[in-house]
Amino acid sequence: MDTVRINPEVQQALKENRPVVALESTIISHGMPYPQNVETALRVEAIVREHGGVPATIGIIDGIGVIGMTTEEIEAFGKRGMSIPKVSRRDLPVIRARKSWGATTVATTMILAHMGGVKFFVTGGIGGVHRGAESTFDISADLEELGRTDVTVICAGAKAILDLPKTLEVLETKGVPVLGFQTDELPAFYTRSSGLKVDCRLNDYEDAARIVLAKHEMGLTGGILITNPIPEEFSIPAESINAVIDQAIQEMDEKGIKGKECTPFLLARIAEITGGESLASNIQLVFNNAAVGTEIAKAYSELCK
Ligand code: PSU
Ligand code: MN
Repeated sequence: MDTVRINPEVQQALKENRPVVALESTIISHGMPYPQNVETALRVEAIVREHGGVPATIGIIDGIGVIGMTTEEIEAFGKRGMSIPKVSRRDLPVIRARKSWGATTVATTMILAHMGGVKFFVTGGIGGVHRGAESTFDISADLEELGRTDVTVICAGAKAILDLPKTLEVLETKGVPVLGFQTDELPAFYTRSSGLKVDCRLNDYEDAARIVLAKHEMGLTGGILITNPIPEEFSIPAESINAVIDQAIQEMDEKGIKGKECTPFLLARIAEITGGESLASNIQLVFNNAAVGTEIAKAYSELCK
């Protein structure tokens, strides 16, 4: 049984050194409600194409890592939602041996993208160090993966459901460059600012591509994190979203929710409390990341000619 199955269109694009952009499936099954999850996933693929890239939505079907799912497969991930297990690195052997389906997180999407030779990956937000990690030890496997697997991840930073200063510290320890696309500040998902500095500001797509290439030339392991702020018109004021986040975290603690259920619970609860406003912002920032991420992948292909 193959480990990964690469869609022929993706395979051809990789062979011709054209830009390919990986996309994750946990954001579909666990990060957004149906039907917005499917609509968003398909629109993101269309945006990648409009910018001259080939999309490769990644998920696990019958134990095989699929790199470049079909529209029907994306619809199935959206409809089945939370009933598809959220798969992190530690879950991969079980999912394969049992030939199960699995929604891939940032960590596992990186692993499968790398196995398939895909260098760029666009998503909404990454996991990180959770608030209270000093007692729970809850640190997302996404950070570990960024430290070891060579894929460039384009996202809108991380949500303030996390402890952002601690998240940056862990990324520094693991040697992950954290770059800001046309910003000096780490974006905090719904808001453009966090008060924290990124390692370096990127001026344009080519600037980003040159840094990715430099890392490859040096043979350094691990990924690169490119953070791209949400467009101003879709951002939510920090005070209002932070009050919602605090409420959602308090409810999570009261309900005793722990481990891998934390992030999906918080995402769903924040969307509920804001009456869908946060979901609309979430969707828009993913669209924006898809456009910027594809342009960077394209600039990288140009440099490699
Ligand atoms: N953050 C978001 N949206 C998401 C996720 C995180 O704003 O959909 C998902 C991603 O798949 C990410 C995962 O890899 O949650 C992290 O989960 P955990 O915190 O359990 O590591
Ligand atoms: Mn966790």
